[in-house]
Amino acid sequence: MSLDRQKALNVAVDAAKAAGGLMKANLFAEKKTTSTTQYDIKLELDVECQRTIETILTREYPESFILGEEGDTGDEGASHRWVIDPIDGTVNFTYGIPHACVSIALQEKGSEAGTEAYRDGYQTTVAVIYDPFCEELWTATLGEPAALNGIPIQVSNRDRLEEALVSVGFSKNEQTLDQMLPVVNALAYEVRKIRTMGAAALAMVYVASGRFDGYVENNIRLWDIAAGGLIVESAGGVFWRRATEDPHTFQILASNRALHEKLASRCFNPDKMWGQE
Ligand code: LIP
Repeated sequence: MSLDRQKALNVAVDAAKAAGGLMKANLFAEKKTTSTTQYDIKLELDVECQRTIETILTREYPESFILGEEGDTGDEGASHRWVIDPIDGTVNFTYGIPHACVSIALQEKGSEAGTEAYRDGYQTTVAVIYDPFCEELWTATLGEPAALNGIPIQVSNRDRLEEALVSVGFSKNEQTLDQMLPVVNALAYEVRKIRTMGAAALAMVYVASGRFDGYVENNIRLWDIAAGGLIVESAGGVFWRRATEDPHTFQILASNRALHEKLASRCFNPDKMWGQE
């Protein structure tokens, strides 16, 4: 039996706002870390936010499988799953930078026209991204226009690289830095500006809203991009992704339609993974 996607969207919005409220209340609080590496930080608040989201989602959907940055729960064989990044932009948040968000996606088994299923056959059918600091709520349901605070959004129609604002993400290890820095060098001389903001989900919805013209990253995890990918597609953009060998990990290019091919040709060889000669 297919889910009532409007109801699922409403429940996901409630969950995102609950987690967003915790983020807003704790931006300047002392941060308690659960792990710290050279290029990444994880917080106790990440876990608390995911538990808050899970409680709201499983109250309505007890049969759900939850695949989250802070762990998985439920039956992995379920016909649908919630894909959650409770705080996307955790390093920004840790440093008191109010550029972070909550990302929640509903994914259903099977494929419907218009979206490419992920490697394991799921596709995103409902998406919510909430920035509690700017009070900006992006939403999308498969087959419906994407919206920002309830108002329909569209990707930009800029078609000249020299006018383009392109965001690049650096993931959490030296291999990805080695792969992404040449991309930055290739683009920096041709576009108007490069932006590295530290929150993939926000970069994706900035593309959907016409603020950015493209967003590229390698070795990015499913919970960072699942909701943003549907929102970009539902705003008329292109969300290209390719699974890597690591579970739930992708290389992606999200962009408007006019610049997609130009950006793709400069970011990677579509026939090869980054870093392969
Ligand atoms: C972050 C992503 C960012 C990526 C970082 C990190 P987190 O997610 O949004 O684009 O470059 O390495 O993965 O860890 O803050 O949820």
